[in-house]
Amino acid sequence: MGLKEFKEKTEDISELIETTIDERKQIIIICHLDADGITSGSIIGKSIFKEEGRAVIRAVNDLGPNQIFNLKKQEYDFYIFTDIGMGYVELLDKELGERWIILDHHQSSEDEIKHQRVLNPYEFGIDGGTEISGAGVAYMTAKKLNSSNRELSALAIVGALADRQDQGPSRSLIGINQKAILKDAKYIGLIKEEKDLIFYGRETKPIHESIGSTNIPFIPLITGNYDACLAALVSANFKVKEGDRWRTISELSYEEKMKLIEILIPYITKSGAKGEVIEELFGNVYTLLKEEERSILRDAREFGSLLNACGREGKAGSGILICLGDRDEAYSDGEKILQDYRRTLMKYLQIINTDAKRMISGKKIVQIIGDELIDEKMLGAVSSILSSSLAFKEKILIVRTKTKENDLKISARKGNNTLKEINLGLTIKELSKKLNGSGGGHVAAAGAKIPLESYEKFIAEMIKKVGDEENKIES
Ligand SMILES: [Mn+2]
Repeated sequence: MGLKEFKEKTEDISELIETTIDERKQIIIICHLDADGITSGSIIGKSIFKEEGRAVIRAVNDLGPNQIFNLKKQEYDFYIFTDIGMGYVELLDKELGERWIILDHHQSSEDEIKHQRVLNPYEFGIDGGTEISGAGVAYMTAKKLNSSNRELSALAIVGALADRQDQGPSRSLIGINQKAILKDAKYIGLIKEEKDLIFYGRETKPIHESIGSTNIPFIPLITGNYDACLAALVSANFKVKEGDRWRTISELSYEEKMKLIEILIPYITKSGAKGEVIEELFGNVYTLLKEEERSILRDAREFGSLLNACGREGKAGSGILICLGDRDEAYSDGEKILQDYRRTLMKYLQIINTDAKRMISGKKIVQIIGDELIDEKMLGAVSSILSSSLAFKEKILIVRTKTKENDLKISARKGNNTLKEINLGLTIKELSKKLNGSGGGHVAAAGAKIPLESYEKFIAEMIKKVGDEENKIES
């Protein structure tokens, strides 16, 4: 079992799509609204348009029975779910008969992943968490539909990076992402892969802005704070300007890049382990060569951030248009959306950093209290960013905020290599159910909604699970 079998099923699925196009069916593509979802939906959409098929693309936050009943009422002829849909195979069979397929990479039951209308790498022993994302599954299918769809490989890389699949050495891509998709993208000259400091805007922004606006890894006191970053550089006599012009990361010499890392070490780790910091800040960067030099879209990770921002701000439509090729109106919308989104995130991070009451640190569990601060739809983004900080690498991070209905929304993260015995998704699923809430997720990332008054119990149970005696419970 492996890539070969995966490709064979990809062929079957792409034939299904081809038939649907040939029969002039009206297709709807339903994709998840994060960056991987938006790219996956756009990849399939674009490849259907190319064959002159009829399709609309819609991004959704989640899928449940109600959404499925609604979709059925809208009388499309065929439904393609990308980066979403696992968990609902039986219902789709019942409601939509043979008029659907799922292209997804989330883990699910044996029955679901083996279903003939589901394409999921897990069926073939391929890790959907690190080797291929939803966009990758869509891309492999699109490539079978028409080999010229290799031009969509860059979008698949954007999706994989946005789903944090850069789990290889120095933040590189692995598995199918690297062996098949990145290979295609490089072969046709869409992507350049090189090792550099991974800060955003390496080619375009002043150094302190570049460092300050990079969310992952999160650097306490620096991320989101250009002034503090500039002050740190200046006080270390780092040459930030060439005459009147701000210098950029990409023009620094190797020695200067190493000096930059030295300056940042005390902010990143108390232990001062340089090797660890270099591993964190120096890595594979992926440049999209067909995008303009000063464009946000030129850095594949930044492209993904822009799409994530569009999705979370309820502007997934702009993100889809950008993926389909719009570099005018939708792109300038996207730029603005990302800017606002970053500003909001940075504001949260600064407050969390400076308001001691908002952070409760235990030995293994760190709680962030985001009540009356963090908008619930930003909660996942905030916890992802915070968890990328080296300071939290060995811990479980729990971020909470109150919802409009006065419930608690919780987002939890843990480092991939820490507390291996804990599966956050399963733990939180059970726990929230027990506390009259709901939740779930992946091994290292999960979320839940629980009644406000259940929080102390929630934390107490988590502490019991990880044996974190010193963690004080506060409310
Ligand atoms: Mn995904």
